[in-house]
Amino acid sequence: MNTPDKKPARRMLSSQLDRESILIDARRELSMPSRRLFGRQLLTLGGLSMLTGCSLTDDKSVNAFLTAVSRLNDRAQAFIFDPQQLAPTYTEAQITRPFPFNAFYDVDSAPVVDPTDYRLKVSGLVTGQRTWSLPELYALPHAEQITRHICVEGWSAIGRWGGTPFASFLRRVGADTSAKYVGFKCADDYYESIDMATALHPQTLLTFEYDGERLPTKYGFPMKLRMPTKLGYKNPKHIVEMFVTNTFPGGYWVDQGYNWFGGS
Ligand SMILES: Nc1nc2c(c(=O)[nH]1)N[C@H]1C(S)=C(S)[C@@H](COP(=O)(O)O)O[C@H]1N2
Ligand SMILES: [Mo]
Repeated sequence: MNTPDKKPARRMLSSQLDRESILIDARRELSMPSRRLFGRQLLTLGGLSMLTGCSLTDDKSVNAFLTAVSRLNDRAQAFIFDPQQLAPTYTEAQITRPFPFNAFYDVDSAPVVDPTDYRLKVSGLVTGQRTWSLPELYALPHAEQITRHICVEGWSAIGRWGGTPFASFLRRVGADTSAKYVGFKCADDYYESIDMATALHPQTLLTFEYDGERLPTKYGFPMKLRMPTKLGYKNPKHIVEMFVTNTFPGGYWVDQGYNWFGGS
């Protein structure tokens, strides 16, 4: 130090307290499963802050730090994601009834989509840029799954979804499967994006049915992308557009600080 520290004691104390509470926050964030990088034992907070080049001195740098940790975490999760490893499946008797509704609004505010006017737009890095009507989508090859949906808000539930394997749909629309992301826009203000490896995973289904019936409004009519390998918030409902891209599209919760990869 070549300049003497002239800060009044009070200011020193408060900045020390700030720093402590910031570190407590950072530690709590790191202990959230979605922030975890291979488990905390591998990297300490100090090690992470060196890796990410952030010093934790104010809210802004803590946010930058956590975003950097989250991006490292995305890469670590993408690295350890096994594109063929299957999520557990369950029996009909294990289905959670009633299956919970969740969104960033109440069930009464779920968007009502008119099935006759509805067209799914497929755009971006695909050779077959076009729109799809519901009867066309319903005619695609059919698959079913009974899997567990895990929400970061602290609940999980087993449900039964029916639809078409997303990998075969992507191939049908001539998607560039070497691209990085598939992005989704929804009939509410929700949006999401996923990595291509998950998009091509055998259990990733574009679903039009819940428990053998047409997907009701609350569960995402006319379609929900169902991925048992990802946390609930990564599964977009009421999809109206999907696009293949190499530009990071973010997502509704990701843009508010949640981890993007969101593996479960
Ligand atoms: N369009 C849209 N999709 C969404 C959401 C939303 O608010 N809007 N919420 C997500 C979250 S956080 C969860 S847990 C699941 C809930 O799906 P469910 O209502 O079928 O249980 O939807 C996900 N997809
Ligand atoms: Mo969720």
